[in-house]
Amino acid sequence: MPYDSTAPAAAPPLGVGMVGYAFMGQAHSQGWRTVGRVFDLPLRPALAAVCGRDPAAVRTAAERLGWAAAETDWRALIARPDVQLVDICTPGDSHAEIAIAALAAGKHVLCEKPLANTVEEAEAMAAAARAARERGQVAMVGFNYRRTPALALARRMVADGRLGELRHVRVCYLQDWLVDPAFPLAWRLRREAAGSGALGDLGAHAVDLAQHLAGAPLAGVSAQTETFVRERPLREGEPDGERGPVTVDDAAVFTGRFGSGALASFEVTRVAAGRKNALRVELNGTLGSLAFDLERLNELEFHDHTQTAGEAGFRRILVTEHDHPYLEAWWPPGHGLGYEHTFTHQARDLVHAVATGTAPAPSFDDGLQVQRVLAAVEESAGRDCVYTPVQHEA
Ligand code: SOE
Repeated sequence: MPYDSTAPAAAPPLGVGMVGYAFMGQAHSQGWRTVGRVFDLPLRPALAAVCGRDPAAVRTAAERLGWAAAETDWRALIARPDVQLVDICTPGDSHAEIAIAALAAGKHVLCEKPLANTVEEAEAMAAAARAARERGQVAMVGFNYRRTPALALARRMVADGRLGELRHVRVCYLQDWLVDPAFPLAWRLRREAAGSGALGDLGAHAVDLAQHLAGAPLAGVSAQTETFVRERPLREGEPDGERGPVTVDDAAVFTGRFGSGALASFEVTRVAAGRKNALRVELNGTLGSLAFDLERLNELEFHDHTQTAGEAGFRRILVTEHDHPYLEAWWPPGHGLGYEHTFTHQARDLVHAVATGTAPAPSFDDGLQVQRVLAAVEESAGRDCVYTPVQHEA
């Protein structure tokens, strides 16, 4: 159970330096603060320094989030001798530069998803990570939802053959924070900063999860994307002020095919009114099905098709037992976890990878592969030939 352990203080420290302290930086901080207090680890993460451009704001963030020092230049953060691991929580346009520099400086790296804004950047990052592996460094991408206990259990059940041969993988990731046309032109809506819109932001998670759960890469995709609100106010709080173009998608729908022949379908959007963070996954196989919804993240639905029709049917597994993935160190059964715990679990797995020198999953190569799928989605969406119009009578 948490906070009863006396072990962590004995472990040698692993100095962490984090770049960026907005939403994702806050979530990662929570993970780093908590992980050594809950899990017995071979190394004890020490929150050495956080980095941001605004000196006053980064100092405030350091205090609030529990970082010992504040830096205003990421190069200085990387150079610190008390930083052995660099955690990148900045917008995608700076991932490649920071990650490659940190790896060259001999540091381990955790990089938020999507790995990069382009396939070319992701290729350079993956190459740098492969070279660094030879020197014993590790580099991991922050696909945190893999560490939701219910989804980790789903992965285990698929790998154990409980679903038989997979036929369908269905992933929807629905949010609604862009429904309001007065929402300003934030960095997530600009291609040069974010790479893409809902596709990179939510689709990256969806693709990673689909492939992780299926245990195989997608072989091809066919896609449609749309930007419903094409201009937005440049500044927050000035809905009638100057406007600028939205250069990324609001939503993407696409289908995919695995090498096994299994079919996948994806829907990712930031304009699904009423859906806040609805990441829904359903898998259908020859022996059964699994269903998950992040808004009810302590539950996994399982239909065992080997049972008689009279007894089969979806049943709810309450994923809070100590022998469920990641839950050995948490609360007694029935006392569920939340969104933030996925970052604690991510930190746990990364610390073990660093300590044992094993390749972490998802690696930068995994991040690159997801990037290639996202690029294929954009390519397909931009090509009319994959879209076959239906003829309607006049
Ligand atoms: C914003 O849409 C966002 O914060 C994503 O960037 C995260 O990856 C996702 O976990 C929650 O939503």
